Amino acid sequence: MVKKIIENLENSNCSIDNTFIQAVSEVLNSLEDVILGDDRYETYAILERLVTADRMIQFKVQWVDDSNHVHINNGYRIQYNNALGPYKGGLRFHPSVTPGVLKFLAFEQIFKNSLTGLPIGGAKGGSDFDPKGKSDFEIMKFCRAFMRELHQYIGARIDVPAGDIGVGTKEIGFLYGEYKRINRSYDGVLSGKPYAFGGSLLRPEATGYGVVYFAQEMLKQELEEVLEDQICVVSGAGNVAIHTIEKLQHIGARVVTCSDSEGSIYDPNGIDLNILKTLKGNGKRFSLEHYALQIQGSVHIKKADYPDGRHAVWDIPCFAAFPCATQNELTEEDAVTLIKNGCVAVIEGANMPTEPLAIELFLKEGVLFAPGKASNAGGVAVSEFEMSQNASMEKWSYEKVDAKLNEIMCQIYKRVALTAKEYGKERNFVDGANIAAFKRIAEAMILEGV
Ligand code: NDP
Ligand code: 2IT
Repeated sequence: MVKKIIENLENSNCSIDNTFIQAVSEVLNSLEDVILGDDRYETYAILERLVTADRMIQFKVQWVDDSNHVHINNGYRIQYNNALGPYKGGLRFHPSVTPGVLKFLAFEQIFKNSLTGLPIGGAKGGSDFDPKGKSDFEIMKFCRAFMRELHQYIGARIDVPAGDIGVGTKEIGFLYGEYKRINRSYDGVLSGKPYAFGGSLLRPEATGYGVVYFAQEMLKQELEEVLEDQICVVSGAGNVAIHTIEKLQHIGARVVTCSDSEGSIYDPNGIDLNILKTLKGNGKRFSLEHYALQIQGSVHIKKADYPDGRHAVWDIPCFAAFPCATQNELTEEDAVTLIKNGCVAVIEGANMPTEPLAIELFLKEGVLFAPGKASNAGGVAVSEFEMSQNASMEKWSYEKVDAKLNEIMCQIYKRVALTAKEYGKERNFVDGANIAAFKRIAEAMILEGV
């Protein structure tokens, strides 16, 4: 049955690309035994319903740049599934955005959100707009134009977008301002807002900090190991990478790499986070080349350098690896190198950064592998805390949010590890995450009827 559904998808022509097929194939292959164990899944056509999004919205975004030139971009929102709660998921602004890519991200999001145990469904959206090289006023004008179309489809109890690649606190601020101007309503319709008007403390840090909390719990329970004094490699240099590095440094790990779309940095003395933040923090987009120019002893390996300099991160011997940039950035070849160099754990900060053959290799060779839908769920979890705070007009303290984030990451690890064990797949956290997430969504879909 699983094979047939995947074949049908491959032959379909409705905005599907390879990343969507990749994400769906991984999940469905995890579910074969589960499907056989409960005939309600077939009766209610749960798999067939799950591989189709509830709604795919596409709109035109027209805006004027600082030189008074008119630009037109495509805007999208994919409301994938709301069986567990309002649609919830980020907005990505990047030239590579297509309906197919957003569909994979929205599909992953429903499983991630289910794993948090919180009442949130799954969605994703964004645009092929490229924020790189744009002035703050241009970004503001684009965000306002984007929201002029999007506002009619979202709502605090309907669909609550947040950030993703190219969308951080600044962009969410502009989007929220426009929503409020149109609707005159101060409700929590976006998360990741600036703290000054309804944002939650710790939301900017939440994804990266959560990744490290997950890694700590997994290493403690599985290997009785800690990250303190261990060499770690991180890819990316955006929101998730910066806060993963920050928390790893808080707990005494030694992070020696980061990367962007143009190349990688190797700094054997440990990444200088202050310098990194001056280049890439809060949505800044300077090249990492400047890091090597400022920090003696560090090297910048350009994308054009040997096979592809962005992969140089995975060549550095490490105890644990944290891919935090983008999808399919860690290949089978990278996995071979990491294993050869003694890496014991890979914890995904990005969404689907590891290629399927690399995952297969990690599982086969006993490398602990934490899939993003489990290990990067801290961001959306704190987004849900922001929704709770907005609904009750409260402000939670930093300590309260941090404690709840840590607790939820430990719970996700436990849920995933126990489910894997229950299905005879001990330490296979890919299957554990997919099965645990699926069972919660499927139950809701059965109970609400067709
Ligand atoms: P950002 O836009 O803040 O940062 C993305 C970073 O990745 C940038 O530094 C970018 O480089 C770099 N990058 C892009 N492509 C490559 C590549 N091929 N090799 C190396 N680096 C690359 O986005 P986020 O940090 O928010 O998102 C990163 C990942 O985490 C994405 O997969 C996202 O979906 C996921 N995620 C994000 C969450 C959030 O709360 N923000 C929550 C959960 C997951 P450059 O600066 O050159 O563009
Ligand atoms: O991939 C993700 O989980 C996000 N981009 C964050 C989603 C959210 O709603 O906070």
